[in-house]
Amino acid sequence: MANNFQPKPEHKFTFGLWTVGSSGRDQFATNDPIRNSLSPADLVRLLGEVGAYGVNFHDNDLIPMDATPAEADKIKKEFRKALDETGLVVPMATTNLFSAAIFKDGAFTSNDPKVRAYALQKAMRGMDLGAEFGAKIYVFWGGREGSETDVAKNPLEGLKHFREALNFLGEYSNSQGYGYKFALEAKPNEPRGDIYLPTTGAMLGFIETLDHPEMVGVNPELAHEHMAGLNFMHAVAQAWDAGKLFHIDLNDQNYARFDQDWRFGQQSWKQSFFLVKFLEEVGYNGSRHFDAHAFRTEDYEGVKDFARGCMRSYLIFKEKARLFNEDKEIQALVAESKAEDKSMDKFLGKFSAEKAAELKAFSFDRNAIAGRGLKYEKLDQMLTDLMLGVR
Ligand code: GCO
Ligand code: MN
Ligand code: MN
Repeated sequence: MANNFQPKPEHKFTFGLWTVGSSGRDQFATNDPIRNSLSPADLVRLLGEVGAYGVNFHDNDLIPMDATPAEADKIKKEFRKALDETGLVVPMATTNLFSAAIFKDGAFTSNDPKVRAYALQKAMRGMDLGAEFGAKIYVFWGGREGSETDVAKNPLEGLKHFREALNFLGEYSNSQGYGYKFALEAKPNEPRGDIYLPTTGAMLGFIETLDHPEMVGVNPELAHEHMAGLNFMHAVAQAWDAGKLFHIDLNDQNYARFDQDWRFGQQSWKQSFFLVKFLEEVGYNGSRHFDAHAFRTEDYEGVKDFARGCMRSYLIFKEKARLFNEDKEIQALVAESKAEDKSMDKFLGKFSAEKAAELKAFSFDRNAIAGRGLKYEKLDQMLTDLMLGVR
């Protein structure tokens, strides 16, 4: 059984350098790291060992902010060597527009034009770096794009500036022939009190106001929608429906807590099951990117357990989804709940004046319709039995 859950390249499992590379530092810790940092090349080797398909990075995960050109070249060479050795690819890259002090009040949405221009410069350089390693998706997560108070920042200005920046960078990507697709990642808060465009749904609305909406989609993250108390799979479904699911950040997170970034499948089994079922059924073929961290209790062996666990849980949910779909008793109840008998076909679907007139005149037995039990209790318990291995 265990062998069925081995990751393979076709599963497209990817991790960020910053995920397996996390030192376990948090804001309550002293400066001693729990785990000593590994070089980007060694992190690639670690990911190769656990069976990942790809690795993604922020500009500064690979090249420290103040590296000299010679240092940068050396790191890039070693990183490339590790990619060649392991066969890992780099599907996505992004810019760190949140760690440096200059971004304390935002990057693209800062009130200060010098900060906005610096952010553009940093993003262009990050795009150059990503393209050098073959990235085709460029993620924008605006961790500092927001406020703690609205005394001096205006969200309308913020949106205008964010739009200008994305339009500028879209033209830049095209002028360089990079062919990037942009993926916008929403988060409700943390590190800002409130981050602009806090949900995937908000991002989807905003994208339509850009100069080239066709090159821009979303990168929804499970933890971020759970922090906002939302149903992640529903957000992903809306993105898919809009043709905008360009990337996805998988992890785990309790509702209404601080950002936890747990191993995928650690906590929210049912939500994760429905998510994987959805992704597999619609045929999403982008990266399954794990944006999560190992517990602070772990050494690098534990980091490998963490990374393996993310992929294994995904594959277990995928297998459970297959079993759910093949289970005759379950499927009979699903079909029954839909009450498909074609009797309403004449009223539903596209509008016509005749249809509308006939429907207005029709008499429904409202109480009989409402009185039908849908058997969701039974079905849901069958799912629990299936997930817990007793079905
Ligand atoms: C977070 C975010 C980040 C982004 C990353 C890629 O909560 O910190 O999820 O991890 O995904 O910066 O843009
Ligand atoms: Mn996150
Ligand atoms: Mn993320």
